[in-house]
Amino acid sequence: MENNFENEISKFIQKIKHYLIVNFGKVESISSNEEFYLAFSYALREKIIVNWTATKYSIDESSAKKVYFICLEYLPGKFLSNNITNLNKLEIVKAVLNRMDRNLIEMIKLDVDPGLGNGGLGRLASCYLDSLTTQKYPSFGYGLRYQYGIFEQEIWNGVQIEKPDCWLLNEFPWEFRKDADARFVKYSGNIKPATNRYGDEVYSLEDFQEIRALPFDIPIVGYPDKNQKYNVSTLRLWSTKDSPRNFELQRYNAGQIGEASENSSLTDVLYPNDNNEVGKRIRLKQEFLLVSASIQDIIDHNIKIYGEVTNLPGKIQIQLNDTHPALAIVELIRIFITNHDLSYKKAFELTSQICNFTNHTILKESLEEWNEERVKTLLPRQYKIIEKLNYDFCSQIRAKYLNDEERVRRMSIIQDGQIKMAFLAIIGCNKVNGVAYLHTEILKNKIFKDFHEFYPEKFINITNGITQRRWLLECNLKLSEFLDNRIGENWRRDFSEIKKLKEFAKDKKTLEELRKIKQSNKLKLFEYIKKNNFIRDYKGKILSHYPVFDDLNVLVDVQIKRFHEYKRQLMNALHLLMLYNDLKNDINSRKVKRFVLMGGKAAPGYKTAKSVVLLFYLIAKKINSDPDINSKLKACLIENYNVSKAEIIIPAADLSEQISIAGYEASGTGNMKLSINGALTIGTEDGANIEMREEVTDQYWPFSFGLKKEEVEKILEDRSYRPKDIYENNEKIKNALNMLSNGSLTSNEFEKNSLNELYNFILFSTDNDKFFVLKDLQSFYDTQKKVEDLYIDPDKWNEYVIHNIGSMGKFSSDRSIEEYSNLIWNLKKCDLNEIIYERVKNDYFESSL
Ligand code: 26Q
Repeated sequence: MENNFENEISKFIQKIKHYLIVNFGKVESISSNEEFYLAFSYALREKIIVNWTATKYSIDESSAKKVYFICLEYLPGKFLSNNITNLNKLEIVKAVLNRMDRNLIEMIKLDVDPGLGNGGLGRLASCYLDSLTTQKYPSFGYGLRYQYGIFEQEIWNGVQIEKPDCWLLNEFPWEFRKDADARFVKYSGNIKPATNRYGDEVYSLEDFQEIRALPFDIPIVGYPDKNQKYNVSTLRLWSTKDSPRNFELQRYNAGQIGEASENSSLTDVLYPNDNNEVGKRIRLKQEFLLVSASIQDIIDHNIKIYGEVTNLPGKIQIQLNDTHPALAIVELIRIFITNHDLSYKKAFELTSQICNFTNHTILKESLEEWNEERVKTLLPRQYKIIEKLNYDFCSQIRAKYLNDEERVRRMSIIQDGQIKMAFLAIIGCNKVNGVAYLHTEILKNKIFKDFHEFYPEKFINITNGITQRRWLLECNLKLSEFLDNRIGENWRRDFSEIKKLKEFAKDKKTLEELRKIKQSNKLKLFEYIKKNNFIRDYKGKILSHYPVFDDLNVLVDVQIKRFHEYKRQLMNALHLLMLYNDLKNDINSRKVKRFVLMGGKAAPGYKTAKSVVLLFYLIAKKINSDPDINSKLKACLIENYNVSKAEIIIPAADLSEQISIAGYEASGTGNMKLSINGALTIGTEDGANIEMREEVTDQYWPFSFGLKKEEVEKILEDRSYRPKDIYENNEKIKNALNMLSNGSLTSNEFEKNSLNELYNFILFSTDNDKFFVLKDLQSFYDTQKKVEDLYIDPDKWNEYVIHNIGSMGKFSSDRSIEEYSNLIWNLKKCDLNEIIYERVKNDYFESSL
């Protein structure tokens, strides 16, 4: 054993030296940290490649059914740390670096955090790839390789500034450029109709634009099974950047400089809108790029294996992550009828047995629609198919509902010159799922009510989950060891095991240890904030760092998520003002020290969200600089919240703010991450909070508050809500809100106007306080007091914490993926084929040191 370990260490060291020489012409002692990081990553990468190759061959060889996950966004987080975790190589890596006089933390700092997504949806996609691979389900992810991911956020004197995210500035060691697999995607042009042998119309295209999509593959490492065997699957990201012919010189020469580079820059930027529709042409081009390149790739690969397409529903499934890639439906039909000699009817049948769609949002403004003319011009052949789909569908509705023309109008894919992507997706898919129980009910009974009535079997719920490997094992090593010592190590692969922890809920030693772990995580977070979370002036110059508590016995209260009105960061900010006022009046009115953290990005064009960022900043400034109270209360705005920061903040949190207006948050996944790391939730009855409460039971879920969805609906229906009345009759709320308008927080016109606007939104706008901030504020305030009452007693608090952690078994993405597989995809797990594995290993060892 010891020998093996030694052996592996020296091999690893050899490999690092090899890469330093071969790639950089450097010997170890004079290589820079950057060079060393790359050599180290390449050495680690070798451990992945054998299993990656063997996984691909094993799946193809066994003709196993496979799921293709198509998504415009991924937020994988750093690969270095995750690969070390999933390869179980922490000990080896530490020993190697130690001997070479390097430091793992330094290495991880140099690894980039690819921000190829906005928030929940993109992170969920990455959790699902982790679970799919770990559970050995044949799977493959498709996405776009944005040159610039989600912007980097800086806060200049309280104002969000967006900076480009240059994640590809340096060599990225986790991707493989695959020129041989490039695809060509066609846009615009003129269509020429013809008929296939079934009499269906098919179209050829002339004078089109053609763009080369070049794939970059990233290996996704699964966690090893009991025999230390693991699969590796692929995330394939398309880029238009590195294909010189995408640049149109003729246009450039004609002075059309922007147009000339439109196609080569298609994958340049991720659209930074979360839950908000924009309808931009380039976005449509991006969506189709992903769809067209991926569908060609899928079909070609499977033709190679099976030689035909009619058996595909038994061999592949495609999961469309929201409607963003919904044109896949249209493109599949088109390819079937034009290239594979199928009738339209058969093509539709196959397509609708292959594709499935997950909806992630309830907000009306997030439901994608595209202008009909825009689609017709940019994608003329696809437009024809949408027309046909719609015509056939409307006929079915007419037939079933005896010429109920109003219903036909309501359900039509094309309405008032707009193409409703969700309707297209529902019609073209086998299963449609929501992401939490309540969310799915809302889809069935409200948003897609007509469709649910027409296709009752299509709609199912699959509650979201998160991977405990990144969100516990990787980010909270101490808590992981704490778990190992009590319930063994199986929770890594089977998170339902976590329930065994509940047996320790009254064990004094356990409670004490848990408290210590939390404290040490807080210390880490505070150190991080002290060093890295800046306060900047209006020109971006760093003035200082946010202050933190010296005492670790402080309630760490966090709200980390994208800024959006429905998520109600504004309510949290108002509560903070109420706390401030309480303490100003009587410093002993609160017994608990509290550190309120808020982090998240606002969409660059979302003015109200940006004002809330400013508000929180100004409140923090006021509180932190007030010596009367700042020994009891501090606040901190976390700059540039992302996956890596989440991994530092979440393990340190005591209180998780999940306070959306009921009926608006589809699921939430931060709620789950915070909970498995031992935070208690203060939350509304919304999204997955409801199911979390059910699992934890009411007894250990004491901080539920606010109106229920039905109550919100009733008030909206009656139009009975008068925020002004609450303001007039509630002294504390009035005082807090007044601070937004009376200049007590602001020092210039811009700040005054911004806060005034928030004030007016709540009190005087036409759809006054649409997100019920004042309505739920008193209930929130009262519940926050309950939080403090419990927090005073550490053992009691930690008993609750244990029950919360121990009840989170359901919220592993392993469970979600199991349900997707059973209810939608019908996949079988595919182990590495021993013979193939040995063959690949042989080839590798022949070529390696
Ligand atoms: C659409 C059109 C054009 C440009 C952008 C978009 C767009 C992009 C991203 C629309 C929506 C999104 C993201 C939505 C999202 O993240 N939804 C969240 O999904 C999580 C995972 O299911 C849930 O937990 C959250 O509740 C939900 O808000």
